[in-house]
Amino acid sequence: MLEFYHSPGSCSNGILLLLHELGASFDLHLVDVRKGEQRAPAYRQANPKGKVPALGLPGGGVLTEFPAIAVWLAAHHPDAGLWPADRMAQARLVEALDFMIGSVHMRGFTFVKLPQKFLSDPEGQAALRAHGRDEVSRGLDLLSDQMGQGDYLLGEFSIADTALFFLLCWAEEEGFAMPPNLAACLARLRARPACRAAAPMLRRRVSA
Ligand SMILES: N[C@@H](CCC(=O)N[C@@H](CS)C(=O)NCC(=O)O)C(=O)O
Repeated sequence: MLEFYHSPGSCSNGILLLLHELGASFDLHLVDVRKGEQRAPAYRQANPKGKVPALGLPGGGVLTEFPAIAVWLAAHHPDAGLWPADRMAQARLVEALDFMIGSVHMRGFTFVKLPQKFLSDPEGQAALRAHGRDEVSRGLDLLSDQMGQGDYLLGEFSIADTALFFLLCWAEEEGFAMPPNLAACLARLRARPACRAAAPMLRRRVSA
């Protein structure tokens, strides 16, 4: 069985969507990153990096990093048709995933959402947040250009859209101006049966 480590509302939402798209069976382990549960020794035993998403594999070992997890899952569920045979198409998927995770998430949203992780003074935090917002806006424009008039980022639905999904949800939450084609894509993604099935575990529960 796959062991999926997930924090609702975080980037692991994209992997949750993918697991549902693939019809994969998995055990769900909730790790609330806002409460710091990713730093608990029990979780560090499963994933020493202390981050989500992480995927415990049936043969043992844990797979980390969103692009690697997405590629592995797609390649191991060939019936779902989400891992192309064509090498150029494979490279385009990795390229899109790396841009969305490495640039838009890690060098954009991370600074927008968590500037206090890097700087203690409020002015520095405001400047870092503003820098993050510029990076996200630039990223959204590039993604919008890449999508053009297609329904999904690379035309047909692909694993790239699972990363796009959580980024667009964050963009909406953080009040970014959303290019119309990306807004339409987000609505399209939310209407997919897999997204509806995943919905209860996409949102962070507010505890009393
Ligand atoms: N490069 C990692 C990024 C993962 C990441 O930063 N996850 C965040 C949630 S969106 C996290 O676990 N944050 C907790 C922490 O950094 O302590 C990936 O591709 O999976």
